[in-house]
Amino acid sequence: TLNALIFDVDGTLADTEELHRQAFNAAFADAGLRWDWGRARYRELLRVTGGKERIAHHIDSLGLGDNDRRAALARVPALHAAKTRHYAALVESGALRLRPGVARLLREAREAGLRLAIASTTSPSNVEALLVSTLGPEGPGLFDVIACGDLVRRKKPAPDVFELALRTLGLEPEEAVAFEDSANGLRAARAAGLWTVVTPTLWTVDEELGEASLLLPHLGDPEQPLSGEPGGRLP
Ligand code: XBP
Ligand code: MG
Repeated sequence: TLNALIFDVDGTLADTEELHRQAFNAAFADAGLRWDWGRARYRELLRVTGGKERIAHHIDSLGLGDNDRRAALARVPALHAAKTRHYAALVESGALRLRPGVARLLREAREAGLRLAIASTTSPSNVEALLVSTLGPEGPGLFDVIACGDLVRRKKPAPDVFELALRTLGLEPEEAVAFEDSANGLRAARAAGLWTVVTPTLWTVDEELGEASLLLPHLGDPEQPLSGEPGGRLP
């Protein structure tokens, strides 16, 4: 029987990727780098999960010589720390809302006695900032388990973070449903054996999502438009 709902954060609870993109670019500018990820480039880069991994992938794509490449890769941890500070500031400024239907689903699931969990690639501090900013100070406490990227060896599309959430809940995959927005997240949830509801955003709607157990434009009332970055445009 159904016991718990496990939610991805980025793209699923809220459409965060535009703020992540701005935070990466701000960190690059602070460091005096002339890297500037436009929306089209960022959509490609989203195929690489994890911010540190995404920056490293970008460096690998620059065609640098060995020494320059190694020197650039050595800067990834500091660049990513700066990105995380920018992202927290952007989230705390209140720029994000939960996607349609999310708040109601969380509330009604709790009322029905279901447990709630998070399975995210991003850091615990980012998840916490988002939950507090969108749900208020009680937000993080609604979730019994917050499983995050750096707690596991392999990030999505590997199943590790969903397996960690299930293990911590003490549940079998048949007892939970996963909510995701992307192909990487869907692959991770399926590999963990979970039934998966996928609600893409404009960042992920062109991805390979056909294996979803249920594919919906969003979790809200049917007349709501598809969620996208602020302004609703993509290149
Ligand atoms: C979301 C991501 C994250 C964020 C960046 O993946 O890919 O990497 O874009 O977060 P998912 P960090 O929604 O599948 O969990 O920079 O904190 O890694
Ligand atoms: Mg996601």
